[in-house]
Amino acid sequence: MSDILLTHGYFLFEDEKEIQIMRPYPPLGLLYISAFLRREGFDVEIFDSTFAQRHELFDRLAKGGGVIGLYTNLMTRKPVLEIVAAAKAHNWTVILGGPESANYPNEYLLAGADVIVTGEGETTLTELLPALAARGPHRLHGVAGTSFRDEKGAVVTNPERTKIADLDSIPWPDRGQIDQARYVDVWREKHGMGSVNMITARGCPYKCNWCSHAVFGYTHRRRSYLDSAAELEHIMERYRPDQVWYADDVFTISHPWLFGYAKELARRNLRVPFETISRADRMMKEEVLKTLADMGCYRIWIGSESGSQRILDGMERGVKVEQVLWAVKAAKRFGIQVGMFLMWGYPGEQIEDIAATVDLVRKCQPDIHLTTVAYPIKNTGFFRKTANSVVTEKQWSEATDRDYRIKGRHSRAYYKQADSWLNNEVEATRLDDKNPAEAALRRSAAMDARERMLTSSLEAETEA
Ligand code: B12
Ligand code: SF4
Repeated sequence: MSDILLTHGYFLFEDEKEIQIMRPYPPLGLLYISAFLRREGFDVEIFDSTFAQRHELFDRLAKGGGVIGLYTNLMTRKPVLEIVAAAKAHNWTVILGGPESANYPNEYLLAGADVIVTGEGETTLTELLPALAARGPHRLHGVAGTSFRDEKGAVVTNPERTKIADLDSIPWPDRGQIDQARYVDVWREKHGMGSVNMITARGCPYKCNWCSHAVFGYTHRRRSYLDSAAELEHIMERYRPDQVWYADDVFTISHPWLFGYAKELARRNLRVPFETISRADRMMKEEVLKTLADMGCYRIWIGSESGSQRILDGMERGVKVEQVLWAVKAAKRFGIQVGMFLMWGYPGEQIEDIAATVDLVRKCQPDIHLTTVAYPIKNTGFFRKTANSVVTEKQWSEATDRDYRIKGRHSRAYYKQADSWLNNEVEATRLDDKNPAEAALRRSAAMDARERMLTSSLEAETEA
């Protein structure tokens, strides 16, 4: 039997939407942990649930107890709780890690988990696994980065664990332990390009107040560009994807690092198409965009959120609307496609702020734009700000943080109209020269949506 079985609660084939989107990536956290533990001499098994059926995992659990470690994020609460229950029924010791269980340690302990690991899992597990074997799950006092219940049932929260200072000192994700090739194939079949994810840094020092910092806090640690380039070369040789996705929080956060990385890739003759995400204010140099384009960046996602400076300031985003406009236009000049993430319904947003967002996206003309209705993730500034007005109709175990409603805010139907206004206005501007008749129809649909919003706001349509 292995020292630990690592798994997660994301089953792609259970979700119609995910099947449509079909852009799966393995959870890198588990792969990092596996590589680290194996280097330290532990025997690790991974059950990668992405392409699996739930009963396959349950069959595996039924074979007998040991230690199971699960990655959690806010979307997987329900399946994770079911896995915890199944594992406990077969005498497994259950450890949870990742952002979601860090935000709700007491709830998960109450639901049957034995230990919650907060922060990075690598060094904590190296100490926790022997401690569990020697002392059992109720006497883990002193194992930094964990919470557990003592023999009387009281929750004990140990001190935080120091973050790994040198990311080059840890081994690359253990992609060989899962069917990485299947991810690449699925991408290639659906999108014509096989893709692999990797990260070059951990953590983000910015303070956008709706963003969860449950794992890495506000630290920012970078791998060296030499180590990152070596991993990319290895990925290309071993898995032969057509592109990579840098899943960093802000890929262009350090310009000297970016220039060094680009040079190193060029030296290795590696030009790999990629997509990634950044912030407009960290893209404000032609040299940065040229470097990205030269390296193979074909699409950059910008979290632009709102076209209203008042709302951006309320979010503590630290970005100016003009910077977003400049960055989008500049990226496009260098032949990089742009995706914009936008958020509706941040507290205080009025119809004028929505109009400002529509206007910004209309001017930017990104290749893609995606909207979300803002939801407060536990332990964020946004959550604290709305603490008195957050409600949920579902039981905690049935819900996710996405189900939180904010009292006094407009309904989902209202934000659907905002989408219609936005999409029609952006499309009308795109069509103005090419097809004026269609542009006029689109503009009229945009105005209709706006009118409907004005009427519904007069009726003070609110969420429960
Ligand atoms: C890439 C990414 C995605 C990708 C793909 C995920 C993937 N398979 O790679 C996509 C775009 C699909 C995505 C989607 C979403 N994401 Co996302 N995503 C990320 C991102 C930017 C990087 C993930 C990553 O690779 N991290 C690097 C690894 C090394 O870190 P890690 O996973 O946290 O693992 C470490 C620890 O958590 C711990 N650990 C992890 N697992 C375990 C297990 C055990 C047993 C132990 C002991 C420890 C442990 O040790 C690991 C190594 O140190 C993170 C932010 C971030 N920087 O982590 C957000 C993040 C995880 N996503 C987030 C959110 C909100 C979402 C969405 C809900 C967004 C949405 N509105 O749709 C969806 C949910 C998707 C789903 N169905 O699950 C939030 C989660 C917040 C929360 N409380 O759960 C994060 C933290 C972003 C944020 N800052 O708010 N995401
Ligand atoms: S939204 Fe992006 S830039 Fe802002 S704190 Fe989160 S990761 Fe950092």
